[in-house]
Amino acid sequence: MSKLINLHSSFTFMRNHKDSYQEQYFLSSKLRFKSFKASVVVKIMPDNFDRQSHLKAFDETKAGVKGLFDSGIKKIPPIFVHHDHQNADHNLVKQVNGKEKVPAIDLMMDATNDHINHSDIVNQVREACENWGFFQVINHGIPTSVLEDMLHGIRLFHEQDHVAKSELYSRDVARKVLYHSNIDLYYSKAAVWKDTITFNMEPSPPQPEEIPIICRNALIEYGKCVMELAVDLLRLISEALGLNPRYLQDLECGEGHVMKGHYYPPCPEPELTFGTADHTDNTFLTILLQDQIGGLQVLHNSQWIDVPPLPGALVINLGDMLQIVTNDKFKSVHHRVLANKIGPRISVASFFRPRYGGGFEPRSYGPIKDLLSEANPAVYRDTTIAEYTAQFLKESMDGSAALAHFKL
Ligand SMILES: O=C(O)CCC(=O)C(=O)O
Repeated sequence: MSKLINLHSSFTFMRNHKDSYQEQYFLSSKLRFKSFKASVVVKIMPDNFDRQSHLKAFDETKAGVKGLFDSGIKKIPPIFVHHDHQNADHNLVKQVNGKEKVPAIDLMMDATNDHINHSDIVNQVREACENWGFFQVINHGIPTSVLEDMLHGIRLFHEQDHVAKSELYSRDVARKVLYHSNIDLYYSKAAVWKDTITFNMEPSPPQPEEIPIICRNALIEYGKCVMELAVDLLRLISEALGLNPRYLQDLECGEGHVMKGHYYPPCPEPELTFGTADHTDNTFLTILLQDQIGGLQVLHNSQWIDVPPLPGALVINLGDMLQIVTNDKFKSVHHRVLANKIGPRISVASFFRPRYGGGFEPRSYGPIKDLLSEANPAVYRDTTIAEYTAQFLKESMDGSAALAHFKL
């Protein structure tokens, strides 16, 4: 704790600092203006609140939100306050026990990794993808011990000594392994109560020695299993679209894999901030492993609905690129995570996308021709994951806004 107090006292409230993160993410002047606007509409902050300096000071601790929590703060710093939070969407009705439940699909994987009742499962996947864009899967073939070890490994990473973690502190997404708090710290409207370690797994995974030893074995094992599950899900989704099972695999939709290990410390004022802000995923498919704390919500028919933790289950959600190739048949859906007085909450999100960066020639994606007809003409133009991601970041990770940009 004394180390953290020293870190806090060494905050340097520099003015006119160079905002290298915005350069890194190729953000437009429009975004910079957005964050400027966000800082000037803040009413509970003093008129002279210098948001950029506070962000920088927080960032320079390299201790993340966990560092703030460990320092014993009773109020969250202003940079974390979401001014639209209190009276707006936090209080939207959520139905946990009502009729509206995120579907849970039993994949009924048998010992030979085949699905029992295959056609029934395909039908359930179709329904979930059309109506929810979100579902949970059980009996998916990944042993519970592998899931538990993965969550435990991520927890150990975030709870280890500050010095060991801070060596990896970076927002350089070209690195194989990087740790930070708030990837979009310098351009989001408000920061969120979460730290993250990111692993760029496929197509060129880190060497084992590049993975922190504290979670190395767990990560390698889970990474292998989750990649196999992604292939299986892409097959089921292809079939749910009426295509041959290899269709999405052959489109190379899932050859890139980025894994993010999130750590949500307990939050002293959860009603003022979020764990993860409302967003969609800009990729094809996400497989999420969450612990039993809860807080993940999905926006369904204009209501935020809980995605309750189910023992042994994985949460699946579709990304914006899948919405593009299915010509809006399957939906990428807004989701978020509430901050919580209880914690920490751990989750591991595996994002599947085409190969991206690292010298790979980006492939173009548009609505799949076999799904189009006179009655169902293409509504999107072709794009690449690189072009789509640039637009997505400009729109503050709001897929609805980013997708609109690619509409014909
Ligand atoms: O932690 C979670 O449950 C969700 C994380 C998430 O939405 C993300 O990483 O994009």
